Amino acid sequence: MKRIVTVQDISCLGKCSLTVALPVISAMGIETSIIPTAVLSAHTIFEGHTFRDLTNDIPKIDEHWKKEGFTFDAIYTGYLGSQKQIELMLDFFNDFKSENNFILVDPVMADGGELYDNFNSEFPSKMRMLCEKADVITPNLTEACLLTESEYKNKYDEKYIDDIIFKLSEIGAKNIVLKGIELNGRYGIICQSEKERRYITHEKLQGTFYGTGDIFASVLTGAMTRGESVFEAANTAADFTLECIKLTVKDEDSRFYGVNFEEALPLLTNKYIK
Ligand code: PXL
Repeated sequence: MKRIVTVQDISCLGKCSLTVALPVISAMGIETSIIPTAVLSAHTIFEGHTFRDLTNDIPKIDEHWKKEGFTFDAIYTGYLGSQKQIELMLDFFNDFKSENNFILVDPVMADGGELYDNFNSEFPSKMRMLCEKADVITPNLTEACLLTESEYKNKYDEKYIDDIIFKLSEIGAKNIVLKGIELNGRYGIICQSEKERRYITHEKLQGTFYGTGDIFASVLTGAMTRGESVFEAANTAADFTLECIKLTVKDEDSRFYGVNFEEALPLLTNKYIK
């Protein structure tokens, strides 16, 4: 069985980061190891949430795993709690990246033109250093602008997006998956490999759906670990995320802070577990 390690926080309640990555990747028939970066009582959209930083545990976990000789088919980082954790991830990549695996960095730090609470203005340049080492990066437009020091715009044209993708490619990651892009009346994901660019479009659904970036990155990592190309995997991830949103919109009792991904998990098990 393939094994992924994912590094992100535990929001004890909130349907984001590890509470979605674990079930989603497991549902794809892939073992999921974790390094929790912090424990929060709830997602940061809840005022008064607690935040227990687990930075000091990370090098110890790294050392122990090195001694044991554990290996991973993919290394996937999400919400990191501090700049120090980014430095520790650079060490972790040195210790666990091999010819036989890939690194996916989801540069979780911002949305809607704004950095999330808990991050200062130096965080994006540090995150850029992590993206340099990645095989795949999955920024939304706000994160892409912060990584490339571009102006964030709500309304834009193809030239604006071309420039941002060019600047992202200069960072060094081989594959860029830019999420939430609206161009010429279409909506979707721009996926750029070393050789090719594709615009994977889908219907636009109104509203804010927290945690969907984490679901998307988890499925993308799982599908690539299962041998899909970045384009196939981005399609799989987009279809799954869209289904989660549709199920949430249909449910009168849905939670405002997360989507009904649980009800969509059979799509993954049926596809990947024989
Ligand atoms: O979904 C990204 C995410 C993950 N973890 C925490 C967050 C967020 C987004 O705000 O606050 C703690």
